[in-house]
This record gives sequence, structure tokens and C-alpha cells, in this order.
Amino acid sequence: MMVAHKKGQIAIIVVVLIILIAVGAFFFFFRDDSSSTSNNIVGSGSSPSRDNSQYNSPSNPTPSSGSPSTGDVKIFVLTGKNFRFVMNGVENPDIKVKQGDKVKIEFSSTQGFHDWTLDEFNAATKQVMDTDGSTIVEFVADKKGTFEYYCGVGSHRANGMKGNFIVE
Ligand SMILES: [Cu+2]
Repeated sequence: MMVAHKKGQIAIIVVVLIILIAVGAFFFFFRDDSSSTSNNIVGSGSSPSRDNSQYNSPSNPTPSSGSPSTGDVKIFVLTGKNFRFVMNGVENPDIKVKQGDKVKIEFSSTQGFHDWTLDEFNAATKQVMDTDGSTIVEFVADKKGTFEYYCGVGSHRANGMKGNFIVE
């Protein structure tokens, strides 16, 4: 009994280690991959979706593969600095999508430690600094309205690190 029990525990530990190594290797690879994404993100579509599982909101467990949502996939590439979001040179841009669209936010920092958070859709990226590469959050814009996205680090939101997420 004792021995069998121990073997079971060892097997579990081994499995956990393998998973950790696999995740680590994947993460490293993805990070490498993403250094050039600001140029090629449009049209690639498939590559960032693999990163989905770690940051995905619980309300959206399905990765892309099929097309469960009827809307398009909309990709937005934002960077953070003290204390603004920037997209294509525009500070704290309006992010507009249609109801039902699947939204992918690819976020990185060029200055300081930031994240991208949108409470109403339970969406938030990891917190990243400028050496961390980019991180992605995906969700479905399943309700209409104007919502405020913001940086959840410290008092960045109060310092003006926020903008409107508009679902039409
Ligand atoms: Cu911030």
C-alpha cells in the first residue's frame, strides 16, 4: 500500500514537472516569436492564439480554431508607457468593435510596468515591463456599450492611463 501510494505521488510530480517545462519552453518560444509582431500581426491570425490558455478569462474558454462566435476577430496592438496607452501613435485610443466580435489585445510596455484591463468583460493581460515582450488577452465583445479600459497597476488609471472600449 505505502509503496504504491508513493509511486503514485512520484508519477504526479513527474507529470507536473513535464507540464512546467513544456509551458516554460513554449513561453520562451512565444516570446521570441513576438518581438516582430508589431509588423506582421495583421494577417497572421493564428500564431498568437496559442498563448490563449494562460490569460484567458473564464467566460471564454474556447480558443479560436472553429468559429464559435459569429463575429470577426479584431486584433489591437497596444503599448504602455507612463502613463498612457498607445496604438498606432494615438494615445489612449478608442477601441471600437462590433457586438459578437472576438477581440484580441496584444499588449507590451515600452516604459514602466503596466497591464491592460477591461472589467466588464473580465479581461486583463498580465502585468508586463519593457523587457517582457508582449502578452495577449482574448475575449468576445458580447454586449454593446462604452466601457473603460485601464491600467491596473498602482495609480496609473488615476494618472490617465485609460481609454474607451466601444462595442457597437
Ligand atoms: Cu500602467
